[in-house]
Amino acid sequence: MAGEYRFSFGPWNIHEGGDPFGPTVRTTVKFAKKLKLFKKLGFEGVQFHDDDAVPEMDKLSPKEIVKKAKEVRKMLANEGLVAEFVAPRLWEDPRTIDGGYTSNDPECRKYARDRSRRAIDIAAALKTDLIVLWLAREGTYMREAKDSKVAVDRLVKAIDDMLAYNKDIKIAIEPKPNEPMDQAYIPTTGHAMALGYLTRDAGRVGVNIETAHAILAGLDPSDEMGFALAYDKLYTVHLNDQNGLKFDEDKSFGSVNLRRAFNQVRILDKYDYGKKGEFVGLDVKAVRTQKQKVATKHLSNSRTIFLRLVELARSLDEGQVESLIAERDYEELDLLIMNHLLGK
Ligand code: 3MF
Ligand code: MG
Ligand code: MG
Repeated sequence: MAGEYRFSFGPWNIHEGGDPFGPTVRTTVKFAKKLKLFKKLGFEGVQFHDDDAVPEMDKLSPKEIVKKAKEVRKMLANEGLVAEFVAPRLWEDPRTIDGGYTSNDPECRKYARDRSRRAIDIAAALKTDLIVLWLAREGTYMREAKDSKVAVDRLVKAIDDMLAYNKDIKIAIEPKPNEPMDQAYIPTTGHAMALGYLTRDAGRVGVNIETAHAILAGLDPSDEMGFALAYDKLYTVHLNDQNGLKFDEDKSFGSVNLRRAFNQVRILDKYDYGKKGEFVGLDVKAVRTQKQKVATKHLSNSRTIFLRLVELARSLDEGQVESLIAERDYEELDLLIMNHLLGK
């Protein structure tokens, strides 16, 4: 049975539908109400940005932040939910306009460091040991604006500070090649993992692979996952889908390319992803046209498709796959997979 997976998403996945060219089209669902939806939709893990848990945290003292986070922890417990990770939101404050950790301004770098420490405090209060770093503005619009070697040194320093600040946390870097920046310093899984090996405690640094981000980098998400699995570095995933090289679409899992989704599920299932407590995390957005009362279907549908693909992966005749591989008859293998996906 494919029932053993645990699923997670973040509160930002239930959203108002605004985009850079038009206003919001749905009303805001309050955080407490979102929490009530998790279980109904089949989810038990909650992903957080630091300020999803503690809004306006920059106005609070470190002590007050922890107090508020502990209240959220109780709200989670009341709903039978657990926190999966906390990610410092380092891309909205004016001090992160030119990046946080890689900013040219030492005051801004200090802000990023302190904010990351607060995110770690929030994680501890929520009883999760996982910190996700999406390095949103750690890149450039113009190559000459920063020194790319110094930028990597600064990223290592920032991660080292987090690892030293709390010895219990693990850090999952979420690579993305572009958007909001023209070019990010950590665009792929390989970059993220190599960065981890430069830190003071590489055993606590891994990755969060988002399907759409791999596709935007021109890479195959299942191969990216295989790469991280080979190093035992796949701490979490952000499953979704992406229709070519456009803005980061965060479409429902499998909705663009079912075979590509099948291959992600197949590699995760084959190598026991989830058995050490990892969540099947989603990072999906409802399209802007979706009406309010059905604006959570992208979440339940993504989960449904994941579970159906687990069944499909497990029912694939691996003996036949092996013999076609031995014959190197990859055209027949191609047909076998397509027929399998078509239920033939
Ligand atoms: C951006 C993302 C983000 C990160 C999230 C956690 C809104 O493309 O994918 O989702 O996953 O901020 O770090
Ligand atoms: Mg995304
Ligand atoms: Mg993501």
